[in-house]
Amino acid sequence: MSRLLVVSNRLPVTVGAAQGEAIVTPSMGGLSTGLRGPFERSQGLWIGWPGDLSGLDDAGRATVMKELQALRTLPVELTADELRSYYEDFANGVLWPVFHYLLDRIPLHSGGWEMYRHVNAKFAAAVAAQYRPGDTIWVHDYQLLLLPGMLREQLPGARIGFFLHIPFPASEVFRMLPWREDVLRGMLGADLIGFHTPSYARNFASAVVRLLGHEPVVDELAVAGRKVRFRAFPMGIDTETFTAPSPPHAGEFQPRPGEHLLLGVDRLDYTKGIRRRLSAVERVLTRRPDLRGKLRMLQIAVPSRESVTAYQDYRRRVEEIVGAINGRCSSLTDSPPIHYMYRGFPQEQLISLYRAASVMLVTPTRDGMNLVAKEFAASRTDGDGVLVLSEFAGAAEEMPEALHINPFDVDGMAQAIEQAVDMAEGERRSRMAGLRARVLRFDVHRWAEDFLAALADAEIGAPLEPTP
Ligand code: GDG
Repeated sequence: MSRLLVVSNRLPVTVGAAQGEAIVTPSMGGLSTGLRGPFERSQGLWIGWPGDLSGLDDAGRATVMKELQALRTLPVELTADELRSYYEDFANGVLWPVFHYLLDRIPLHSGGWEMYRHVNAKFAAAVAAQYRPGDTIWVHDYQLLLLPGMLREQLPGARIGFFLHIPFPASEVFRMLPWREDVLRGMLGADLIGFHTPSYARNFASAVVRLLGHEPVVDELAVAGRKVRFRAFPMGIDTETFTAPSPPHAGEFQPRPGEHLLLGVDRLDYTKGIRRRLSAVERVLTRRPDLRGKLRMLQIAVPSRESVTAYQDYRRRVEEIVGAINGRCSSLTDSPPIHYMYRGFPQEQLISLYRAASVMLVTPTRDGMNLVAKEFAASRTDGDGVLVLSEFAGAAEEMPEALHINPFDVDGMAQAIEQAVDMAEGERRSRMAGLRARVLRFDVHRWAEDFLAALADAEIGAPLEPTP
């Protein structure tokens, strides 16, 4: 079996300290869970940034390196300068807003491109040094868009896959990016390019035709005599984790009797649509006095990218709106309607919240997929609960039984929340059954297997068939 080399910006580990000793803990995100099978079977290697190791003394560093090696991970260390410029300024400061259609978030002088190239080259060198003929390389996400192209130059015969976890925008938006051709050429170094949805794949094809003049034939492109395939591989979740019964302790969360609990779970990110969502909840409270005191919104906002100015601003604006709504809608008898928490929770607690909620609100203005929507459905082993889902989340294409909303339409969102709260049990259950059937069937293991099977099929270096 060919060895799998996974490459992502961040290694799936957390380096910390316990009793003065440096320790490395594997962090089980969706991606590492999905890849665990093929990774273990092929005795693979994961290449990426391990986090900041600068605080470690020599002994701590030696321990960390040994533990990383035992986990079959290879660290690509980044200096503070590299990290700021490549990751914060360019990947999160420029690529993230452009790919999410938020053009007003792009800084006036967008810096970091040179460093982005430099860090991608650093990753390429690290991968090339590990590569053995026959290996399969799988590169992940927008931080490493140039890496497939750089690897193709150094390893012309390698089997290279690339998966984009965020949307690929309409070509009219993508072409605003000053480095658009370089980015496309970088991606086209792969043999197989995966997206969450068919519409992202179409957007990509149209950008390639328009900017580079390569005409796709169905889902294939001919690039410098090579065949590059691109298509949708919608990512799923680890359903086993989310369907397992909650352990009896687990700080089980219980709604108050007769209460409708609305739930939001997001990284605090300006793409997640948290402010308009809260405004919609306020509108419901204003329009429906009968729900006052019976409707509570629990919003978990997980701290994210706190050193990026746009995220600091967004946090301030979210917190202002929480305060303003609670100020306007609280009374002496009822507790404030918005219960806002700026922190992360252990996964088992998250699952017990998914299970306690009457309505889950997933309202991003753009989202590659949104796994929270799928986790909510999988967790509802009781078959109940309503999902209100933005039509701009990739997940919407696979979840037609959710109540779809336009996250820019606050009134429409408020109406959907009312519809969800008033929905009869029979309708709730039949919608949830449809959602669960698909989420449970297309899980993250299947996603990884499908992508790797298509990559194994790729004919490396084969020319494209002529159009009939
Ligand atoms: C990117 C794309 C795409 C959240 N709060 C807690 C917690 N979480 C976990 C959720 C979920 C994950 O974080 C969030 O995943 P999403 O898919 O919703 O969003 P992004 O972080 O923006 O992910 C996205 C994804 O990549 C995969 O390709 O779907 O579109 O933007 O798994 O459960 N986990 C714990 N505590 C929390 O408080 N333990």
